Amino acid sequence: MNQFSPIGGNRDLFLVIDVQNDFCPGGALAVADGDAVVPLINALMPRFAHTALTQDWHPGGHSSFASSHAGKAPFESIEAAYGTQTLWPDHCVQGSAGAAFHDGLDLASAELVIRKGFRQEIDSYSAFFENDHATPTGLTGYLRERGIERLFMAGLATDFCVGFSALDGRAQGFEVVLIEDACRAIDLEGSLAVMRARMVEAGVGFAGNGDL
Ligand code: VGL
Ligand code: ZN
Repeated sequence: MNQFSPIGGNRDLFLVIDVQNDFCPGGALAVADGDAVVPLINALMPRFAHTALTQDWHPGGHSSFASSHAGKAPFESIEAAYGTQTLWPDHCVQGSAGAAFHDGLDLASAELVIRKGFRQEIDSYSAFFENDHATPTGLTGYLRERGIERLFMAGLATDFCVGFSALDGRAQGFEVVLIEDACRAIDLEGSLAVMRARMVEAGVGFAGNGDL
């Protein structure tokens, strides 16, 4: 049963999050089965009038990298000025092969690529706000100016960049539908269950690729 009104009108936008080599098998921060989302996303794109992509895009030596903090290992955390920050392996360094979109992803119809995480001292999971939850990426203004009201989201990783984008999308007043089978998670110490509960609480809708 489809609970969503027909997709692909002018008020809908498909937001594809961080489908980059470093989040796919063989990458620096590989998400299990991450590349499995590529054919699903490619098949969905033609059904939308509007698609945008995000790209995690860090300078070398970024503050979210464990290698930038003496004695710290990936997946440990630090207290940053803006709160607790998980530390990651070096990944998605600007201009590197790991930061490139997965080769199989069909980029042709994408109308916007929003890069994030490019400030040295602050990480950015969400497509809308950096991890201080205050510094905007500009996406809200872009979407509002174009009359977009509903966002369908897919990509990597469900419990970090996709999840925070979905929460912020709701907080910014958009209807948000997560296409769950076109996402994969990192699942760090139960982070997927925590994020899913937060999304439910925030009123994010959940769809399977086949429901749309
Ligand atoms: C992401 C951790 C660090 C993501 C990006 O795309 O979910 N996760 N940078
Ligand atoms: Zn990152």
